[in-house]
Amino acid sequence: PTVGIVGCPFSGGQGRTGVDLAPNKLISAGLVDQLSSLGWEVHYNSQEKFIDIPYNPIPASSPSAPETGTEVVSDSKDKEKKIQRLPDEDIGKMKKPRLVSEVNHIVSKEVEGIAKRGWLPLTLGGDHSLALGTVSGTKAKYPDACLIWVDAHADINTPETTDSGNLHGCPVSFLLGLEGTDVEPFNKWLKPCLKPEEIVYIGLRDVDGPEKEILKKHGIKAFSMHHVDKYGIGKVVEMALDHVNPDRSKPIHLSYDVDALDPMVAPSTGTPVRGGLTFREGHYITEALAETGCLVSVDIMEVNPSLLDPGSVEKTVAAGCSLARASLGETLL
Ligand code: DIR
Ligand code: MN
Ligand code: MN
Ligand code: MN
Repeated sequence: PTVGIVGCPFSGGQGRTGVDLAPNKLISAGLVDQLSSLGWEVHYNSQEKFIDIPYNPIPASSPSAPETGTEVVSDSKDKEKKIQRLPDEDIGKMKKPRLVSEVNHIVSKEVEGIAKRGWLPLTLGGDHSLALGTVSGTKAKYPDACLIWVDAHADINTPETTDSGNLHGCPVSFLLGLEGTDVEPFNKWLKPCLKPEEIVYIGLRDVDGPEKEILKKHGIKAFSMHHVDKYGIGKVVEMALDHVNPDRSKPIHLSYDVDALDPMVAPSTGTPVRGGLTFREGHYITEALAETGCLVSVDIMEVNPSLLDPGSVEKTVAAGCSLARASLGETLL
């Protein structure tokens, strides 16, 4: 089997810099060799495309990046080129809408292309707004794919309900085409591609009031940490699959926000919430999904190597790598 790693050094869907460093950190930690050892042929994108986005060519983690103007950037071949930076004013409450839209349009085409080769796209975020691209790209190849969203948060705010304006809190509403999401610039390329019965959540514990109403109104299935405590993770994954994939016949996209894990397990992430999945619960989900043989696309999102001390970063990066390995079939025995 072949995996196409899509490294997305992107932080524009939320307010904290550094999450754009994660793809390179995960790769530096040995992820390519680890996946090769599991028997995968590994291809890895150059991340160069992200440099050509005119709204924010400088990685957000560069502290002195100005908002607009002309920047000279050197691409990986050390050629210098001038890029005109355009302003990216808020649209309504949405922050950096043009940048988030442009990046995700690229990610969508990239993931679609990898999936259409018959490879498994493994997207390394970057923040979780990138699921706009990964899920739409996966759905272009597999229209009947279901979505398993592992997260402390529901990420289902709309441009109207969002309090923070951060688009990493909104991707699911756009994918579903909820009221208020048919807005520029996203509607230029992103069409609703997901039905409410095709998504299930695991790990929720910090859901905004309006998000709770949306989940209820659309009958979206969600297993919170309360359910993990009540039933155990084994039963929760079984019930989640029974909901979106009763015959275990449909393709599965797994979108994994590492903040689903307890902050003791994955501390270096932008919006940690206590009371999360243990190391084993978090990995059990990926192992059980790998076991179905239905996984066709995987996201590992929101590792932020710039947060907290080196020990916390190492833990979090290691967790990101091991979640990726377990999703791609690493077994304990
Ligand atoms: C909050 C937090 N619901 C928001 N969302 C986060 O900004 O919309 N998502 N942290 O990962
Ligand atoms: Mn575009
Ligand atoms: Mn989250
Ligand atoms: Mn998320």
